[in-house]
Amino acid sequence: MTYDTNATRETAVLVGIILPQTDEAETEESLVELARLVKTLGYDVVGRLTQRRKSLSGGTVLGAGKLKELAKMTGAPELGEDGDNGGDDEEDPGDEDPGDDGHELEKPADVVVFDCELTPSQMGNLQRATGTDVFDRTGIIVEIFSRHAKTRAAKLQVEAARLRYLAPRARLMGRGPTDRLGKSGEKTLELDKRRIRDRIAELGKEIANIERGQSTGRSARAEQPSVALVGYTNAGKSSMMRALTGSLVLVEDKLFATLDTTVRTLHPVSVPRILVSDTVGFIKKLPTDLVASFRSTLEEAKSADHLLFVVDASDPSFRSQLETTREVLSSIEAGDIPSHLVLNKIDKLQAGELEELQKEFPDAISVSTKSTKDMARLRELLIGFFEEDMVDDEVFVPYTSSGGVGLLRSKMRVLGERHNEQGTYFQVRARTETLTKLREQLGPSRP
Ligand SMILES: Nc1nc2c(ncn2[C@@H]2O[C@H](COP(=O)(O)OP(=O)(O)OP(=O)(O)O)[C@@H](O)[C@H]2O)c(=O)[nH]1
Ligand SMILES: [Mg+2]
Repeated sequence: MTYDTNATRETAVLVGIILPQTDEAETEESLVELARLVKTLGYDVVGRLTQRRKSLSGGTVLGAGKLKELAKMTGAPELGEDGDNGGDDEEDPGDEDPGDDGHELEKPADVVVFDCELTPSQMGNLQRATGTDVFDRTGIIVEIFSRHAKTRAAKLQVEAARLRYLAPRARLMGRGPTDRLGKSGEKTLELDKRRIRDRIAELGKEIANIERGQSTGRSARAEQPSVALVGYTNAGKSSMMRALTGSLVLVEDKLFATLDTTVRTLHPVSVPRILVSDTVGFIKKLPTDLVASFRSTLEEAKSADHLLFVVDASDPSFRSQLETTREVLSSIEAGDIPSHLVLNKIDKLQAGELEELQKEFPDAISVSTKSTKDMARLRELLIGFFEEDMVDDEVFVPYTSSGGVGLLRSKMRVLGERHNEQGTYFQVRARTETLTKLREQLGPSRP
């Protein structure tokens, strides 16, 4: 990428901190990802800096020398005139982003983005030192989420997360002048904070209402076998969803294109019908607040009978992306759901790479969502997963059982039923373990 002086797009400089416990490769991977996040917001990345530090503490995170270098890149007037610094700082030239060495840029960068979390006061100090807007990784992700939210539920959740992120930084909102608030400014700030708190509370109530509706929808669907597509952002989940269900969900070469869960029926329709859901993508260092905001989205994955872990096999970082996905899913207690790994985008692999990957992941399904044949094969495999270990059986639920019928219907497909004076016999098709578990839950009242 070359820097175009006529470009109207805003420009960004990225800053990565290499902590003692992280290695350089990790930092590099994370910065490449940050560059994609920043590009998703419409910025051109025109330079970057890295520095080894013992911790993320300190007023500006960076050492004085590096800070000068950074200020030079943003064209801050009071800093960056002499360049006698950075001698022992380890820098990390990458082939993707120009201007790695922190020298003066043709045109000063418009914003600075740190690949770590900054405290509000660090952010303020950095804004003053660089004379420009400073964001951290969380801020960028929050911003992408708020631009991409489409449904009412997602919009409310993102607004709440955004306010929670911004509240402690209220003083820094907007550019420069708010920094220099006087006493009366401080007062307005207090008022603003209270208004923000009230708004967050209000949003919380609205979200709870919507969630109730969503969970009703989920329990209505619970009888049907379902599979959720989960994975890192940009892995190709929505493309797969389109191919498997014939629906027109949004597919974009952007990070976090999807923020809402959609549920559709596998198409052509199978017997029993299989529901497929597309979910929000994951990313490393996803702010916990956002994970919480998307809890209801992830509920869909949690209630699925089967998970397909979709990875972009052509991305060199896919192994660690898969690990992140698995971690998030176990943190929401979806770690035990039966799953399969899907290596996607195999059309982008070099000769021989696919064979290597198949050796490394012998149980994985390799596909390209662009191949109709691959998608038809995936459909067959999916149907197979559900039929593989299902048996037809009969379950007795006494009339005295409270919630027994609901539980049964939520766990398995009912093929038929007959009643006697004590209760109902249900003919069901289900997995043996589901049957065993249900019988345990129903208790010893079987005839
Ligand atoms: N070459 C190739 N590109 C693909 C394939 N599958 C998806 N893509 C592209 O990858 C990009 C991301 O695809 P999406 O389906 O939006 O990815 P996603 O996993 O839904 O992403 P998020 O919604 O951000 O989590 C798009 O540009 C797709 O066209 C594939 O098999 N081969
Ligand atoms: Mg998507």
